[in-house]
Amino acid sequence: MTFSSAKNDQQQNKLKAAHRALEFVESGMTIGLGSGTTATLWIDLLGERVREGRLSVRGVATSEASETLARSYGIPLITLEECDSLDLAVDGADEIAPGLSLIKGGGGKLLREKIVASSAKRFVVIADDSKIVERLGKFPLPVEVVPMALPLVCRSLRSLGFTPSLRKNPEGSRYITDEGNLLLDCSGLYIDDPPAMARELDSLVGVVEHGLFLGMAEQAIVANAEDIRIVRP
Ligand code: ABF
Repeated sequence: MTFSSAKNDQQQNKLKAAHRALEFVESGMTIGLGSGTTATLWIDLLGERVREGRLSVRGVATSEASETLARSYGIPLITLEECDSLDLAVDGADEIAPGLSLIKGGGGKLLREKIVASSAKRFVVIADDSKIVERLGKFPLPVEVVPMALPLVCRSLRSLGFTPSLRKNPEGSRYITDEGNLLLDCSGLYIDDPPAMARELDSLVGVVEHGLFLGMAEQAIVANAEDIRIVRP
């Protein structure tokens, strides 16, 4: 199989998973719109139905790209201050481990993604099956850090066993998150006990948020060429 046909298959699998998530949507819902390539396919599918008048929903976006895409279909966008809670949030993931422990934030939007997922009555993950792992950590864990605390947090992450690497833009400048913070991509450590690691990271002064999403997703819709599988905690 060539690289481009493998990419194509992966895209098809993402699309299958995104399509299945439509069954959770009803008119009148307020929906959290994730970020990334899989979430983009999901917004496309949702948006087409809104544009054709088959669905009427409102959205809360997790990134500028998702916001622009949703607007292009005419999905009305609101803020979390304008609604009590979301009926549903749908988003991709970077790794999915047993118990539905997730690493997210490879796209750099983890803080807003976590806020939106936490605000939803149901949080559903959509992914192709390359995201399934036995344990988290091959994908570097993104950690969002207040700029002033960068040296302090780097030291703490190293003492936990990680190798933190400051995320950069393609031209070499520092990647700045939507909230004006820095991102450390933390590699070199498999996370055998995600809740314990989350507690460690939560306790670090200067860490704004991290990409461990635990106990949040109700299910993951995971597709490969043969079938679609529902993974539950
Ligand atoms: C978002 O998109 C992120 O949390 C995650 O980093 C990424 C997954 O990307 P993709 O769908 O492009 O594989 O959900």
